[in-house]
Amino acid sequence: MQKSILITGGAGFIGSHVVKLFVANYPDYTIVNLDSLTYAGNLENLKEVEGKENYHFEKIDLLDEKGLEAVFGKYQITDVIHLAAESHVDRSISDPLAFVKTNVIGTVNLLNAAKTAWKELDGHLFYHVSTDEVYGSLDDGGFFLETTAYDPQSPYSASKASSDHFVRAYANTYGMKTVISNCSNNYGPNQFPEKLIPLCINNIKNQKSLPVYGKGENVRDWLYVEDHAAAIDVIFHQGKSGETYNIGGWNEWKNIDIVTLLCEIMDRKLGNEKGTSAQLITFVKDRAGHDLRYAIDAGKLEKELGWKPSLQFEEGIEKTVDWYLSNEVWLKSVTSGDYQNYYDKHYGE
Ligand code: NAD
Ligand code: TDX
Repeated sequence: MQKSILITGGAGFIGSHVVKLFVANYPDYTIVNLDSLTYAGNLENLKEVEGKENYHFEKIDLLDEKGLEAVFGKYQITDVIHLAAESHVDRSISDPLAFVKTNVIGTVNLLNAAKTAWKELDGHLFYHVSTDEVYGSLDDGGFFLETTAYDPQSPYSASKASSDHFVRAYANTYGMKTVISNCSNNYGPNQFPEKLIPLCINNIKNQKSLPVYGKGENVRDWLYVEDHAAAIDVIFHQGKSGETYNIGGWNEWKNIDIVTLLCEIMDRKLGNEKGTSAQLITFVKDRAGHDLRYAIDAGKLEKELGWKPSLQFEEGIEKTVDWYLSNEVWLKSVTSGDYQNYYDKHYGE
């Protein structure tokens, strides 16, 4: 069967890299990007695939059941790669319901649309892109394995855990072919500047303070976004139905060390005296319920499917800073309007 893949959230950060990779590498597939274009969705991220014969865009909300049904029919969708979500932990703390609506109800709507459209469930795949945050916080060492019990701590991770459970329930109850991957923190081009790395780059550029939550001791495992997209490609094509795969970079950093590194890189690139940007670092009130440490064991994916991260962090972070410095128009357009309102409210400026 000719593949016609529905990629949701393709106008967002990770989704745009997945769409670009699939459109370029699989000219025989039909790629349909479904996105409602929230504040985090931006068609500017997809300029290089616009007009390509195998690429289509549909502005539809996951809460629009009729719209979903119509897209499955219009493109004879054979497979789904589901990335659309509300993705920012801080926003989930101030507005949990928005996360229940999109991440939980939206995912169930999509599962229902697929189940209705796929008369025979064999030969179709529903791939859910999820996060390491579903496993909770590693306060006493160790790594998250695929077998680690779910223990979500924030409204965001609770909503993602719930959507993972629904995907597994559809596999168990209806026999839908599904796969889930849980990835660590991504960084790279096109990330919305509410997230730590692009927020710091943007603030250093504008000489604004760098808000570090608590003491900056929290640890995250960072992966370059194109490596995540490459892992999704491998799992989509070679992953075993019913399985879960953890994706990570074996690359743990304390927040304060990342912020300090960004200050050093930016000073060098902007021609500042050493130590100039570090003066902007400001320790602020901690995030409520802030998970201390995430760290992924990606051994299963590496051993079974042969994927490995390709980029060293030092190289990836340089590339990322360069991208933000040379995409000023993008940065300006996404940081005006709604973003400014969010920023002022959250950081109290
Ligand atoms: P993002 O916020 O940059 O993009 C999300 C996209 O989904 C946007 O284009 C938005 O318009 C779209 N969307 C939101 N609500 C929608 C709705 N109701 N209907 C249709 N479209 C909607 O997110 P991201 O960082 O690219 O994350 C993508 C996926 O990967 C998410 O499922 C997230 O949980 C997961 N993930 C992210 C990370 C990370 O570090 N960013 C790590 C692991 C997993
Ligand atoms: O201003 C800030 N100051 C700060 O200290 C911000 C925005 C963040 N932080 C801290 C909180 C976290 O410990 O930096 C760390 C990274 O924060 P985020 O960039 O908000 O990411 P995180 O909360 O770790 O979640 C991300 O990774 C997993 C994504 O947003 C999720 O979508 C993904 O599932």
